[in-house]
Amino acid sequence: MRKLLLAALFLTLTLCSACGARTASPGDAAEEDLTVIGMCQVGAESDWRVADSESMKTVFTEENGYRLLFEDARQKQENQISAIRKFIQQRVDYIVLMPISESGWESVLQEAKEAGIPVILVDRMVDAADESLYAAHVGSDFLREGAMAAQWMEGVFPDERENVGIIHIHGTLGSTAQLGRTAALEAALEKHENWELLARLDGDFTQAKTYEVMTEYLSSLPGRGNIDVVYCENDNIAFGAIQALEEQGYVCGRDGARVITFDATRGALTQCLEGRIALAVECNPLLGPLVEEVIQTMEAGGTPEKHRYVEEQVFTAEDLTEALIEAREY
Ligand code: GZL
Repeated sequence: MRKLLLAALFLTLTLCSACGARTASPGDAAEEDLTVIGMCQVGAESDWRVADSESMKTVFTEENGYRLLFEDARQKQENQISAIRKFIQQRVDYIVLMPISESGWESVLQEAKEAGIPVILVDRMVDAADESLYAAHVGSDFLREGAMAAQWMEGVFPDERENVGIIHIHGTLGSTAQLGRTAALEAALEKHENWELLARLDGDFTQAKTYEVMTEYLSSLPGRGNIDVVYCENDNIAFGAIQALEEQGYVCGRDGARVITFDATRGALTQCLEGRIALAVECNPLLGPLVEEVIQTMEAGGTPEKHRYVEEQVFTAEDLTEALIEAREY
């Protein structure tokens, strides 16, 4: 009889752990009375990313009732996937993922679902047919950001007979931010026959990579390029492009190459006020409070909206003052 009871107990425990039921074990996140968040950030490639991480760390503190397990993936998807598997083993209450690119997530998100751990996507999206693999997404509408930039360009270059030479420097290939901002420019190029794509360069959202590829491109030109617009998919790309352009004797501004940037961090807004950046499209990194709203909704037994998009605007020099820039949070 005793053997039968032991076998039944073993079977119950095995079935219980197999179906993902969360029973606490030593050193296990499930035993904490804090809400345990496993957070997997892309890296620290840009000023935007640093501000986004700060926003999360400011919200998810022990004083606010959270234990934050923060993993920096150093720009590698495999590091993000390993971190998610570690969070599953630790039986965290929620997984917050800032996916570096859209593809390659279905398997590990299925593992989190089977473990009964909700996943919240932040900033960029994942390409998953099964929307039940994530509880909610909080981020920006990148296509809209690009469309706002294209609309500004139409105002600056209204004459359809005038050739407009455009250099496009994109961000991390396959990331939602790159896909949306690129799609908006491609739609505008399709619409305006007089807009000419001079070059498409990969800046990977970093200043160093952009400086390298832009210098290489400018040095390859037989003479002065007819560069009217440099469409930079984030601020750090813009900083690298401006550095390369000015080193090669180009003027950035109203009388030269009009640099467009996305993110609109303080550094970019200052360069916009000074006239080197023509247009800064805001991309709000302060997503911590929105993520907390999603988690609190779920903690209360509610169902969060599937997608939450932050409000964003565009800036030109005319919109800016030093005081306004100083007062901004990032
Ligand atoms: C946008 C975010 C992008 C920023 C870049 O939400 O994914 O990644 O625009 C960052 O600065 O690298």
